[in-house]
Amino acid sequence: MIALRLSACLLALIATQPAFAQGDAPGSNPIIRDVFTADPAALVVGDRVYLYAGRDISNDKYYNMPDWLAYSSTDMKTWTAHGTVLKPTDFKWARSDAYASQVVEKDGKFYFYATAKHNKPDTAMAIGVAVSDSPTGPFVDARGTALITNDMTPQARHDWSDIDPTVFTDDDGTSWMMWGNEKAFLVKLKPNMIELDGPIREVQLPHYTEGPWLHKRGDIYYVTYASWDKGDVGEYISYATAPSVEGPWTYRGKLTGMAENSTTIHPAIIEFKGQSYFFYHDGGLTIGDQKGGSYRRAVRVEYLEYNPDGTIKPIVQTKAGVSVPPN
Ligand code: FUB
Repeated sequence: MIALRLSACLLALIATQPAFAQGDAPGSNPIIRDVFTADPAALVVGDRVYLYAGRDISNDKYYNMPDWLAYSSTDMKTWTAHGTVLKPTDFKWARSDAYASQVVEKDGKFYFYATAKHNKPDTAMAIGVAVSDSPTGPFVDARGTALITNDMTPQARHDWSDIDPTVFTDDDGTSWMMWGNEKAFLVKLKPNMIELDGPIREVQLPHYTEGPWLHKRGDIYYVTYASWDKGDVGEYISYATAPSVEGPWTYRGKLTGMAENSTTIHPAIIEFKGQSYFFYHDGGLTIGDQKGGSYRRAVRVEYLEYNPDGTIKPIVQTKAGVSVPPN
């Protein structure tokens, strides 16, 4: 009897082992571990997912982001590094600060929408677009000037109000860009993807801070974004849905809690091979003697699941990530 009980205990212990081992299995979090990465954006091209992220090289007191890195995967578990695919100084108008970006495909070309600090005399953050025939570049400045500059959004007063572009192409082929810090803005893009096609509108999104990500599933449009309420010590992700990219948006609540050890969190959502995924970053990675934090972040990924009514199930930030099957 005692022997039986012992072996039952042993079996129970063994059964818990994979939970620890999975911490380092392919697909576990964080997914990039040799450099600090932030502000993930993902793009599905055929049977491959491309992941873009800004590189954090800070001394952990302020942002220091020299370039954007690209990675790709066919199984969401093992990632191939493609190195630096763009840096702020590749834009004629920019000088530094590789903040959040998104790459989208249209008519066989890849458009890299990126935030960077504008050259003097305008030293505010601005948004530009670079173009390539390949998702891994080389990307070249598509305009020679920024697409969005600080003076174009007088409703927002600080000089980092024009950051974090997300670009979404609707079923009718019309492309839209949303962006902004503290206030969210929306504008239609011309079919050439490098010029604005109409006025910039402000979008009212409850609890909005920054980092919007637009996507559509069925008839429902989603905007997922970083939120920060008075008294919070960091951002969480929330989302809203609408019957059109132009709204009206209905707030659907929190999707995540705060990221570990980071005041920011930043979303990207894709569907790949029949499964939806949610990318984000936290500050939980340590590399050598460099501890992670708000300015030394690490990209992570979780499964994303919808309810039958199209709302999204709350996302739990896990160590196992996608190394284990979805529930
Ligand atoms: O990485 C710099 C900024 O921090 C991004 O643009 C924001 O979304 C936040 O993650």
